[in-house]
Amino acid sequence: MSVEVEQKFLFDSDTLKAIEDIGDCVGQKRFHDQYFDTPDFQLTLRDVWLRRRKRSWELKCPIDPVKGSAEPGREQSLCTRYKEITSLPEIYQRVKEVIKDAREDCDADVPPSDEDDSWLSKLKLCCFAEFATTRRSFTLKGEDGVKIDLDQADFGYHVGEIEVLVPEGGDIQSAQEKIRHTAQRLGLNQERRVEGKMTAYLKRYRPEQYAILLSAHVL
Ligand code: V4E
Repeated sequence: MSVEVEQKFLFDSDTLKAIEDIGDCVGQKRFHDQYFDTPDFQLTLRDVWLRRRKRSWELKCPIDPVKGSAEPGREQSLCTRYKEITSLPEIYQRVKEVIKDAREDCDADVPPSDEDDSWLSKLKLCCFAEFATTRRSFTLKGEDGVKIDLDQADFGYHVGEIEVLVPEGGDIQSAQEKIRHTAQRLGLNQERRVEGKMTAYLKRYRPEQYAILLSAHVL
């Protein structure tokens, strides 16, 4: 397990030039994501995001207190921090802990395998978002461990991310410092948090879920 610390940003040709000046492009790839939740949003209302990308599963969970309990109007940090879990048995365990009533039904279960999707229907998990992304990635000269991704989603939204992966027990504060420093080097506007692909997707294609998550202060 590791913690992903990241800050999103909007980019234009000037930003791209600034990134090319201080970084090296390390590749371009395209991937297809599917996100899953129960019909009553039991995962996303707790800011827990279950994703399948290229047959691999990932669960992103908040490291901070539950988002839904945050007071309205509380100032949001520019950086997000999420635990990333990629082992399917561990994901299954976590998801069962989050979903009410799942434990009695599934406690004695063997963990699912990559080839078997039956756990999804057992936990009433359905795909609520599906999109493809083309991503260009950059590393930075003189800034170890910092990655920049420029994402173009197929539904017409593009967004950049400055990202540092912190191993379990590592220094999250210094990751945030590196991100802030990189954002300054790129001359980014750091006044407010920028929407990610999912927020843009929900707003456009899942307005009911978007409104519920917004009023629960998850988004
Ligand atoms: C954590 C999260 C979501 C899951 C998608 O996470 P994200 O890092 O935006 O996607 P992506 O494709 O860049 O994943 P990677 O390739 O880095 O693994 S969807 C919403 N959230 C919460 C969230 C939020 N509330 N606000 C912002 C600015 N970001 C994420």
